[in-house]
Amino acid sequence: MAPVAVTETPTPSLQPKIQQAATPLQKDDTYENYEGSYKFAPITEAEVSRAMIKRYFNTMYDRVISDVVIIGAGSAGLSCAYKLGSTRPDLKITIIEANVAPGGGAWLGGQLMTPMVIRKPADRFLRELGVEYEDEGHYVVVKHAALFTSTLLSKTLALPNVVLMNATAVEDLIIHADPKSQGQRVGGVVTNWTLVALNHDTQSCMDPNTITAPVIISATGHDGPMGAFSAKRLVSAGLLKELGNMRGLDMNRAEPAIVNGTREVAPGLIMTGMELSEHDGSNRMGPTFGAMIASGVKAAYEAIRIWDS
Ligand code: AHZ
Repeated sequence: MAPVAVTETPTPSLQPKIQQAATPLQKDDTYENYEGSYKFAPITEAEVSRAMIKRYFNTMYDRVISDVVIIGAGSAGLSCAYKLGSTRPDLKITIIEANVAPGGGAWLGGQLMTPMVIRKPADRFLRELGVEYEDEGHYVVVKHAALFTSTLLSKTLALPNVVLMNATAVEDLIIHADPKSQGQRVGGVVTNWTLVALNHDTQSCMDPNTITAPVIISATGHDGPMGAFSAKRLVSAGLLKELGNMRGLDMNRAEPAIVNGTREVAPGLIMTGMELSEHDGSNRMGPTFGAMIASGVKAAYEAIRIWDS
């Protein structure tokens, strides 16, 4: 499909401005500088507030029209964002994450232990990121899941075309009539700050906001307080007959099923990661993360395919 033309020009202040420190840190950074007379450059409280507000709301204003929205910044959503953002610097990619801390379940391995297991051949993504691992033959182990997630997060956020809005929940999907297919097409997301989204039962009429994009990628994980969001919404909106519901743990069946099942599940909506297990009724894999990486990467290629068609 031909993507909707994005006519808005980016707000000039969104262009990244990286200024060198007036004095190179190396030259000045000696122990004496920290000995009782440490001095900061002056600042006013108003400057701090305006520094944040201007950038946050300029970004929000700009990203109301995005090229791709990724819902969920877990291992699948972030792998997708990195691959898509680095392959296609021309696309405006907006990640919406409900939690304050992005990363989903990828800060730990299994049972709150820190090493992260990744089955081959997904280890090639670690080399692309520059994350070290121990090679165990059929699989590799990263010493701490947080090393993987923090590296992926920092490399993704460093891409100038990628924006992350965390503490922001997708509350609904924008679903338009699609004259081309005579059916319906997902064309954006409905957002609210998560603390607002969690309080609809206690306060009245806290209406949301919207972000439109020709391609939405849902990576909200398996069912939970927020998880499987789009899969569940597709059912209630009549775009999916019923949820498949995640099946029991079987690593060898689960990982290929998630990667091979990564696809455009409804017009305009690609699904990746463990959310697919709820959509399709596939097994869970427990604490092996190769499928999350490979599914995210495949979702990026799917997005490019749709965008270019
Ligand atoms: O906060 C959620 C998490 O960070 C976010 N999210 C969910 N609903 C959202 C919404 N709006 C915005 N409505 C939302 N954000 O999505 C992220 C999902 O990350 P995850 O780590 O839960 O999912 P994943 O598919 O990236 O990784 C799954 C990892 C698992 S679970 C599992 C098992 O249970 O067997 N095995 C693996 C490897």
